[in-house]
Amino acid sequence: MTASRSSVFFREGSVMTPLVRRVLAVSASIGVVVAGAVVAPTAALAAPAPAPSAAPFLAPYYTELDVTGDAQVTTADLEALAPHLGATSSDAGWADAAGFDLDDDGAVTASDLALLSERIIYDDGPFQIVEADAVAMQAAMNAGVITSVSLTQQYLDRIAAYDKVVRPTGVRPLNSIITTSEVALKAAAAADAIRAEKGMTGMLLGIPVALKDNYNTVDMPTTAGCGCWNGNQTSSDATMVKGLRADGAVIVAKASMDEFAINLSSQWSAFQPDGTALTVSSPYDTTQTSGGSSGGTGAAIAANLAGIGFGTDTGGSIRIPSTYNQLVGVRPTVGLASRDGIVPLALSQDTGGPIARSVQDAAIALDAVVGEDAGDPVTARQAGKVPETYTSYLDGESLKGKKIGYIASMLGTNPITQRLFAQAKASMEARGATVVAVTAPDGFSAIVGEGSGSGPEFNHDLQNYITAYLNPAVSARSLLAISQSPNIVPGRASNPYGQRAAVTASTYQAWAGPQGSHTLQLAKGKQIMTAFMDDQKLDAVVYPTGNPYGTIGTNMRLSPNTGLPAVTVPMGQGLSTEASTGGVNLEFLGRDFAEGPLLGIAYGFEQATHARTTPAAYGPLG
Ligand SMILES: [Ca+2]
Ligand SMILES: [Ca+2]
Repeated sequence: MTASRSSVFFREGSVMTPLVRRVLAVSASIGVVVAGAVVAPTAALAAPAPAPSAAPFLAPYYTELDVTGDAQVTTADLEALAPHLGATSSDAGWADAAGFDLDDDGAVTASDLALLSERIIYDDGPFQIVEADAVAMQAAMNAGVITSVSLTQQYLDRIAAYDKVVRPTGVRPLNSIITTSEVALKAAAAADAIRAEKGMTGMLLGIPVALKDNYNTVDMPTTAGCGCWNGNQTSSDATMVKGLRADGAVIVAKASMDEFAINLSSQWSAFQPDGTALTVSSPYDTTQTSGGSSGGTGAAIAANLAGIGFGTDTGGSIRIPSTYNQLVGVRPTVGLASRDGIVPLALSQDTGGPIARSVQDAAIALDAVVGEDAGDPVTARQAGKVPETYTSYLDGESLKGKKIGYIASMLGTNPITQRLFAQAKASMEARGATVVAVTAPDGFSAIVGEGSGSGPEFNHDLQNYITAYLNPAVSARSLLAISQSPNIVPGRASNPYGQRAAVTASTYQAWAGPQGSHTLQLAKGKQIMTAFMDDQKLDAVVYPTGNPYGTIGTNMRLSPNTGLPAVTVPMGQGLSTEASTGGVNLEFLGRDFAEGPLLGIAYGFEQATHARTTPAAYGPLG
């Protein structure tokens, strides 16, 4: 039966290459079982189809041959097909069997069974947690090699062994985690029970996730990195967190962050002695910070302390830790994922999004958190613009025929970055893309010249969060009170906190009100960049996210100052003969709500380059 396996159906560049090695064994083992059922006179008819799951996963490849209607291929589909083996189109009862003739050759044979079996996400090979992606975790859990409980325990063990410890080649601890969950193992057990009863109901079922500590969680405090908010146990989850839990994710930890998401250094004071702070380190070089403000998420995911992470980005805070830590980061369109229940910095530009070790993981994670939410009215913009699943865009050949533009001034002058960009350009061209230098549109300098809302908006937006969510027992209930607290990162009392606490309501309105200068400039920025991509027939604009352990000019402002989505992907590292061995990411900017096509292009680039490396000091536990 293996001889007839589906060279026709197997898609070039499929998302599943790690599992292909197990397909033969799966086909063979299940085929034997089913063959036994065929000769039994009492072979059961197909069970009634369960209701389709809300979000098909890894569509279309792993869903299109489903015959039981649950949007996944499992052994139940093989059992449904089995009674029809041997049926041909000349049989009287062919109408009942025709749906199982998957290769459309007029007969239900072992070839059809093989086609089905290779769409089962199943891998009973050895499981290695370091660099494991969500699909590998699902496959190992489906096969019974691991459980969500054992997986979650492994991440908790890694956090305990690595996070607050200086590694032999290191200088500082990572300091990437503020709180680990005391109920994660219970949530994992619940996910295991769901799998036992219903199968893999979604790609996040049982996957351990780390959240930046500005996402409200009912089972851990939300400090925003500040000791002044140690007592902020909220009574509800952020909307995005509800989405993650609904899809079966296990929230394993709250990641550290730059206090109140202000800076890139990721310094934080939560649960530290008065007047002291910790700094997050990059697992690749612990003399460096991991970037910010979502630096804890970046360090934790890079060091494999959790499966997938989430950060927030106002002016670079997802993308900068991603480039510092060789990770994929998604800054979604403002309006794709609700910010309700996330400690704000500037709602004109705040976004929450995934930070992951692969584009596929990022797409899977994004699926769980999108949606309209009355708690964040800007999400009404997304109506009709969100695909059923972002995984359907993950095509290894996605770069073919694409036109990608870059603006020369955004490349900067760092020789490492320039070398890596030239390599990235060649890689994209080798995959069939046209990569062209384009002249920046009129108005571009005003777009990237517009400042961040974090100054004029923070006081206003934070106060609304405090009113809605801050635990009543917390005494620092205004930015002014925060500035006067002894439990903050040293040196921040008067600037930025005191200064920003002095921003008045009228200043806020003149900036971020309906006719405010910032509101109008952001709308203009979106209009200009969209018309520019249309005129130049560009599928995306690319630029380096930064230099090794640094940023480039105003590159980080293009996405927040237009509201347009950006996906950042590793493109390489400096060599030992160069000035730094740090990583540098390539960032793809696309149209409003074009996360799908953008993730597709990013996936094609990732598959062409595979530039991410594993931090050597954080390997498997001994
Ligand atoms: Ca099925
Ligand atoms: Ca057939």
